[in-house]
Amino acid sequence: MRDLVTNLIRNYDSSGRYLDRDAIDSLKSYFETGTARVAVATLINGNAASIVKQASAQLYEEVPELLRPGGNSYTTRRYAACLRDLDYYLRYASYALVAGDTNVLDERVLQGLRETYNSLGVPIGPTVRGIEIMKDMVKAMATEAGIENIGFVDQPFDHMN
Ligand code: CYC
Repeated sequence: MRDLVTNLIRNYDSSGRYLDRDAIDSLKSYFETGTARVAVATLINGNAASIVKQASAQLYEEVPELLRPGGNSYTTRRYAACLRDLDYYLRYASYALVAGDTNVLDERVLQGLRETYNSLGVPIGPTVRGIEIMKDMVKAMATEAGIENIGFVDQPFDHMN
């Protein structure tokens, strides 16, 4: 698991370079958004259950066949697995937001996931849509909470899509 700072230092150290203008710019923008990143993570933390619940409700409204016999969320076991997956995506997105780096998503969430989903017939399109709905909800909540310059919120969600 790497964050923006450790990742940057690692890259510069591997080629024995001092931190140049690019490095400084990237560190500056990370630190400038630091308080807002923590604020968004706090929002996610306090509202995770309702975000997952509302996002799944919207997803099933948009793709109702998922819940019907033959759909991948049919049976309570699969329905529960889908809510659990959305919760994983949201929780890891909050880590990546704080880290300013998507490495944690690659290592802990995405590795091997496509193969797992394909072998179980979990449809990728609606999963991607579910993640997008959560992104929009988090952004709306952040805006409502008066958190400014929330452009960084997109990154982890878009990375998983
Ligand atoms: C299943 N989702 C799974 C499985 C894994 C994950 C490994 C197979 C094992 C299991 O059922 O628990 C995902 N596991 C993860 C992730 C991590 C992990 C991401 C990283 C922390 O450890 N079905 C739908 C929706 C979608 C969905 C579109 C929700 C958005 O219709 C999800 N995932 C879904 C479902 C299953 C599943 C229904 C069960 C499929 C089955 O067993 O038939």
